[in-house]
Amino acid sequence: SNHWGYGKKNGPSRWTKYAPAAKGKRQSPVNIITKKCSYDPRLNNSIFTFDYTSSDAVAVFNNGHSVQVELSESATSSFSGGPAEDRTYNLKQFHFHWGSKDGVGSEHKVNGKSYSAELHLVHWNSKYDSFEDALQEEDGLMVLTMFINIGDEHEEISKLTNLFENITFPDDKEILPDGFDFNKLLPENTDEYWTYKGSLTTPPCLEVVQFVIFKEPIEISSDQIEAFRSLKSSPANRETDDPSSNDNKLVDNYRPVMPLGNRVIYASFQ
Ligand code: BO1
Ligand code: ZN
Repeated sequence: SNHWGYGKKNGPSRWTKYAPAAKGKRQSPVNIITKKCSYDPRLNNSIFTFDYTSSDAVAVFNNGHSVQVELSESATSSFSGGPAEDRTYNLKQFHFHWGSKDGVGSEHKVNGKSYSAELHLVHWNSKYDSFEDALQEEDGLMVLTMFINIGDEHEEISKLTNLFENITFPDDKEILPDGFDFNKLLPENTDEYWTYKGSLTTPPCLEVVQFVIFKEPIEISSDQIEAFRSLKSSPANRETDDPSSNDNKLVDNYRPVMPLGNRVIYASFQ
């Protein structure tokens, strides 16, 4: 099950082989057609409360599919409010999806538009005993999602990209300096977002995720996106017809949008 990727032979259209759930009716990502979203005043009345602890981020890891920040075993970072209302969701990890060129790379789209990257803060419902238990439940996970544009340098993300030359290859890992602040990954405006019931966007594609997609994108610089594009994926993940064309670059690690079907996307704003 480690052989999936984004190439021709192991890409999203082949994932059902490793991930039967990928055939389901609540898959992610999706295209958000804003005029079809349903305004939910309850969301507008429920303010996010973030309780993120800086010392919880410990390592940044090239897993061959993405670059992921891991939290310590004793991590207590969580949020409540927003669509979670009075429930609490614990942060497990965060990671990125990005493109080989500007303007592509996000997983979700808005009215057909892609962004250059997308950040996923992966949380699990604290009513379950563990992340692994939550992965079995339809309300197990909540993924807070930021679109990323190319623009100003992002100071907090520099603490990661500065280490990328040490984690070029899959399974490479670097310890993070103290004081990485998750709060600084959020956009200024967390009141305006869309939310819907979906799935993990990679195998096993389990239908256990409520996505929350902030309307306001965050920014990273062109040097920073180039640092993402300099990472390498496992060679087995990039079997294209012309292997020399890609040099096993870890890029375009996004799944195409999946059918919304009869799902509704709710908006926190009018
Ligand atoms: S995503 O946020 O929808 N792109 C996403 C996709 C896959 C996972 C998480 C988030 N996978 C799970 C794995 C677990 C692993 C866990 C934590 O992530 O299925 O095996 O322990 O990293
Ligand atoms: Zn993701």
